[in-house]
Amino acid sequence: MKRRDFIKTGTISLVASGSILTQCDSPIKKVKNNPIVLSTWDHGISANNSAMDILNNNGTALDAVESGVRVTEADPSSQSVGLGGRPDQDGHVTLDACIMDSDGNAGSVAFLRDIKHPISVARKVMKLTDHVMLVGAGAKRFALENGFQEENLLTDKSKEEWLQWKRDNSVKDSWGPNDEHDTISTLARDNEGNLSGACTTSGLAYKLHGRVGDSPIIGAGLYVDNEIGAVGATGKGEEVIKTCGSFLVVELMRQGYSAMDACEEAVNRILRKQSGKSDFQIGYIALRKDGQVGFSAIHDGFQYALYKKNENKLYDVKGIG
Ligand code: SD4
Repeated sequence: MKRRDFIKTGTISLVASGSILTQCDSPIKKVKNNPIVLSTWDHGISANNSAMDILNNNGTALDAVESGVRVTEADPSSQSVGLGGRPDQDGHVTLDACIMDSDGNAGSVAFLRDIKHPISVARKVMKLTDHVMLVGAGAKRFALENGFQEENLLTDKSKEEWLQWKRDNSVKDSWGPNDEHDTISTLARDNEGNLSGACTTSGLAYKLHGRVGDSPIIGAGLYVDNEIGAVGATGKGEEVIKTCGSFLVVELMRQGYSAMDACEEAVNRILRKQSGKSDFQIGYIALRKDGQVGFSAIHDGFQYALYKKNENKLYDVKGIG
């Protein structure tokens, strides 16, 4: 039981084997009229502002998270998301995003080019189709058919940096510097006490053409279970995919871990595979349904923005790696 914070130890049901926890019989408390928004990194502050405006007008968590991350997607100075995102090794900006609502619905796009708001395309995939995920040319066609405009997302700044990278590093480095991890994940709880989440990124700078990370993968870059909590990830997506990171954090919370312990365990699981050392960064944020917040990262430098009780603040996370 150490490091666990069981909601009610005696009421957790076990399946026949007696070893697998399935569902808390004692649900995590639903809290109404106390909206919260939690986002990754410093651009999370503006995303949170936009999301909280929606929640303060009695909007849904789904509308809030979409609106929040759209701010980052439209900001050319945010070089890991949407417009102005760093390109792949060939100079193409390719975007990944996903969204989940409080009913467990999900939509996702990956390897999408020339569309500034992949999160809204992902939401349309969720709303208008029976599918969860569209990629590449198919995702772009779907976006154009649904009213999205084609535009060049490669800003002069990102182009110049890419050209510099080609001159300096491309021979020895297949996917670019790993110190620029600024994917935005935004998680929200609305006045009804319901949760949603959104995650959007241009992925790792100078990645191989066609590479897709964790951010559009349900259960890796993002997971929402309205009975338990919402979780988002940032950092080297390959490691998050291999550990089903966000799903893992939600499932640990289901088993009684606090939001913080669940995030730490998910990071530790990656670290253990690296024998405790890593030269890459991973960060998680978690919003438990009752409002408890968790976060964890391998290295110092990760930040999260939390907006609750009329205060929107940026926090530094101490790395555990
Ligand atoms: C990816 N997780 O594509 C993303 C990168 C990231 O901040 O988080 N950047 O692997």
